[in-house]
Amino acid sequence: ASASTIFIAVIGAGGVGKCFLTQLRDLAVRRPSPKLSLCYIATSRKALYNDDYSAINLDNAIDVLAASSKAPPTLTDLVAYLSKAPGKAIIVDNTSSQDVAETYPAALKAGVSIVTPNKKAFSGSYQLWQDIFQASAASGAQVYHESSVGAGLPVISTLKDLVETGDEVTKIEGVFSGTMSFLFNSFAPLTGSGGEWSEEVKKAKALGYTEPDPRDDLNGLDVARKLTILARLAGLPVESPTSFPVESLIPKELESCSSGDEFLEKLPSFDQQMEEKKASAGDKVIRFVGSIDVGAKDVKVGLQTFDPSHPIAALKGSDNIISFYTKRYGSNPLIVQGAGAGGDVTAMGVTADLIKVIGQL
Ligand code: NHO
Repeated sequence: ASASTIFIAVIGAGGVGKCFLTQLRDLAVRRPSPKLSLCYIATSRKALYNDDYSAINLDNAIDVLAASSKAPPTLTDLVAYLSKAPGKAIIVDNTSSQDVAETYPAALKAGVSIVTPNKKAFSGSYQLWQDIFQASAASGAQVYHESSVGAGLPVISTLKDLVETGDEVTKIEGVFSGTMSFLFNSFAPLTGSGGEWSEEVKKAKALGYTEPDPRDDLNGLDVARKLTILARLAGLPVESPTSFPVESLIPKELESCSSGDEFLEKLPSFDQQMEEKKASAGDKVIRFVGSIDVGAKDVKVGLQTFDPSHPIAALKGSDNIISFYTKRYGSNPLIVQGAGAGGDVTAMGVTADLIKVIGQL
């Protein structure tokens, strides 16, 4: 390995991780220099890496990982391993793990950059947020997390550009969940009667839109995490995703289910409750939205009714729509819209971040 090799460690090889690996393989072919070398890949149970940092073949990494008998090292050992690599190293965290997220400050301090769609680090305690960005500023290691909001859509980069160029963001609002968008677009469509709620939830999971446990989408926490991230970038020191009002769509009786599977099994008996909510909207449609009023320091997440002519009512598939109201843009907001969930579009944001980091190393 030479100094022009960049060492990439991928943690997590699920829906997003697998799509990312395909994109990385193609990127490595398109951009031969600097050489992108996969030196580590792991799931929660298995790991694949070579003590001499020699490259793992990107063509069959998933199969070789599945056949590996090595358990993952501790995260402290992983950071130590990467900090001694014979070139710059980048962790790509494709898990939803809190433990991995809490390792970012140590990794950044050790000069290892981070690229991730994992929301946990940026929407956890405000202290962790500060530790991450202070560690990055001190060492020069980079941290990018575009896909933590709106999958590959340019939401975080747009907000950063607005703020860094001196615009004043007054309000951010929209549909921030691919799962919720898909659910309401198919359960309460503008025309026709729509499918059964529990059936649509199962479809959203099968399509790879939901979080690993779909209850994290239905309880509003996934949207609350995204709003926490955006509010912080807009300058509000929001303490946590539970420090503002969030409406949950989990029936009270199912809050104690021990697993996501048990929850999905019992959900059909509550379809009637959702039918009633749908009917109560009358000529309007219900949609699950979030908003940040920067001046009033007001963040909220929940159901609202919209006129059929409103752009939020007319979304399709798993699309997100995010409107930025700013001083420069006046009363016509800057709007970002498009697919907000799914493996390929989420991995695209991760790969684009990786390219940005490589450009700065
Ligand atoms: P999976 O398929 O469950 O894969 C997780 C992988 O991580 C598994 O291989 C598991 O073994 C590994 N893992 C877990 N803990 C580990 C540990 N401690 N050490 C090593 N490996 C570990 O999850 P996904 O779907 O691939 O998601 C991966 C990450 O991407 C999560 O943080 C998720 O929040 C994030 N993400 C996913 C999506 C998406 O569409 N699937 C989106 C954004 C971010 O924009 C999307 C979105 O917001 C989806 C949201 N549900 C919505 O809007 O509806």
